[in-house]
Amino acid sequence: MHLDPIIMSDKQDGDDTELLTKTKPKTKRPPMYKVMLLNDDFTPMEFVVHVLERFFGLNHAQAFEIMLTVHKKGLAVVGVFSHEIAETKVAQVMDFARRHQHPLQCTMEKEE
Ligand code: TYC
Repeated sequence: MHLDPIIMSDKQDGDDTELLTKTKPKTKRPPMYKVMLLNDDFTPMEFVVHVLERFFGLNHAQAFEIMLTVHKKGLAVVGVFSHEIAETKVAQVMDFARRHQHPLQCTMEKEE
């Protein structure tokens, strides 16, 4: 009598290796949001530098550099935060600019 060999193509030895490598984890990291400053022709440079120091914890040199990038390029990302923190930063900057009657615009956008 002839017996064909049984080929063990799937792991069935009781460990979970196959299950672990084939199962996609369903937990996702929460999305992060870029907070951006937009250029305009009226907000004073020193005011923008102050905003960056006050609300984004930048030192004077970092703040001046980012302000200049916005001034030259039209906009720049000033930080990346969770949705709640980004919303708070945008609201703080917009409120501070409004109270000082400057047209400075701050927006947020989902990071892809
Ligand atoms: N362009 C402005 C000026 O020349 C300066 C400025 C920089 C304004 C950055 C807004 O987000 C800004 N006074």
